[in-house]
Amino acid sequence: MTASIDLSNCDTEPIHIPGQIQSHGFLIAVDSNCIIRFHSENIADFLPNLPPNLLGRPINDIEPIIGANEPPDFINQLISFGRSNKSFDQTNPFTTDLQGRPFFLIINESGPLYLLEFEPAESDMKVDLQRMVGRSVAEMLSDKNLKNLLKNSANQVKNIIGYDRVMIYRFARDGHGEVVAEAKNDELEPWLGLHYPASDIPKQARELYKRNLTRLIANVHTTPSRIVTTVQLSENSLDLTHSQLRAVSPIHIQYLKNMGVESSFSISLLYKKELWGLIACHNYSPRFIDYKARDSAKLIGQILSSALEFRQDEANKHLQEKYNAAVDVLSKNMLKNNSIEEALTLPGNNIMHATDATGAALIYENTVTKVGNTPNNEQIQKLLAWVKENIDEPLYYTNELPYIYPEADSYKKIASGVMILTLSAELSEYIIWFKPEHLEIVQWAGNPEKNVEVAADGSKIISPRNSFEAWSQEVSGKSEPWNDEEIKSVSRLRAEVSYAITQKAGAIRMLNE
Ligand code: BLA
Repeated sequence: MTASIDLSNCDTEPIHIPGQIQSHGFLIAVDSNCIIRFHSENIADFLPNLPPNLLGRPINDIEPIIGANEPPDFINQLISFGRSNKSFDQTNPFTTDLQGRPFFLIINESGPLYLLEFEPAESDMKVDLQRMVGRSVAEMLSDKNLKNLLKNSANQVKNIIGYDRVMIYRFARDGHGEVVAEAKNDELEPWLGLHYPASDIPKQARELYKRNLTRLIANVHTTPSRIVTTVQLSENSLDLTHSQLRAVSPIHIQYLKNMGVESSFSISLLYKKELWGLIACHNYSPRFIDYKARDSAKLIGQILSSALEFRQDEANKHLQEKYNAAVDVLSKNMLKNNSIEEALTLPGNNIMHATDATGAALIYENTVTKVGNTPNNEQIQKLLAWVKENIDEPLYYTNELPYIYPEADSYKKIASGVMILTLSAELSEYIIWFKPEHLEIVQWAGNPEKNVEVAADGSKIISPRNSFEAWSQEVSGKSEPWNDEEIKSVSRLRAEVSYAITQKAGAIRMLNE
């Protein structure tokens, strides 16, 4: 099924139904009557004494083998309990004994079926998780500053799970991502500040990470185990969205191998139910952390998510207040000042401050008045001629002007983003805001020639380093997007300017009468 997936169509790979699992555990799927409908082929590696032909048998037949010390019918009881509570959170993980080894049984729903996943109940982490998480949370939240909060969180996750590199990876509105905090072993080169294109974590993967908040890839070198069934549907149809053992997309396995990463673990960070980012952890040797350890990491992620949500709301409020204050001063000055033009373009507080633009121009009564960093008058006039021809909306904005209006390519460093407010199309009166190209030149630490990954046919190999290059090309000619608060602020300014113009027109009429 994955044969036709290549770098250009990653987001079509059905990664929730891979038809196989990672082989550090095994899976059985039963229907609502507890009849075995699917199981992974590797079940015999864990349980050599199984009866033949498991498919179609009631789970009770093998209960003495998968739960030697449990009461008969324990799986049925666990499922009934979860079903009546509409959640398996209370019983996951259920500790059981397999061949004298402790295992965790984790139950989740998959459509009308129930996934029973068994994985070793042993991490290489000999720590008191509960104590550690408590301490970590206190440490994490000790600093109100966003940058420090993120850095502390990366440090604490590294403390708890001990991976070689822990990054906080934040998604931007256009889907690309940036490493915004990092805790790593000293010998590793830093990736802090690097940006990656949206396609590195395709859409369907993000959807899964919103629903299943941790993702362990224990060992990129193991062979996945196929899931077998007699169900009439294709074996690939067992939905593993909520599975712990879901096998990994071969493309992503290759990506990890290209980086030398042998195990990865990620924890979702949500903001108002959307994926804000991931805590992405890499280990340069295989690594298995058990369900309880993953659950502790998930808790850290949830606490960080709520701290982020609170701060994001504060930040939006702060932006809104800042723009509001600027527009208040502008409207006061317009009413006070004889000239609208002067009131809007005074140094200190002018139209630019109603947004986070780095330049703005007022085109009013046949005069162009510029503030901050802007294209020259001729370029502005040409842009306006294009606007007249092509744009109908009274408020138009883009963060990739050179792609829509190629003339702008020559001044993209000043104006990859524009927001254009038409005051009067008839009189050709406008306010334009400009934002520069957002290409930050971030240098790789260490030798840039090291690890240049080129395949035998000369093509680039997928890895964060090459992705970073790809991202740099992708964002050429693009600015930071215009945020909702900026759009609201400019709409408010439009109302204030209209009001001031009407007031003045009224005053002039009265003088003439
Ligand atoms: C998944 N890609 C992921 C994940 C991360 C990244 C963090 C989550 C799974 C995990 O924790 O390993 C990407 N990892 C990164 C990035 C950095 C990093 C950007 O460390 C930067 C520091 N990936 C590609 C391309 C495709 C692709 C081109 O680069 C598709 C053709 C696919 N990535 C891909 C898929 C998944 C994925 C399918 C889902 C894997 C899964 O959960 O099964």
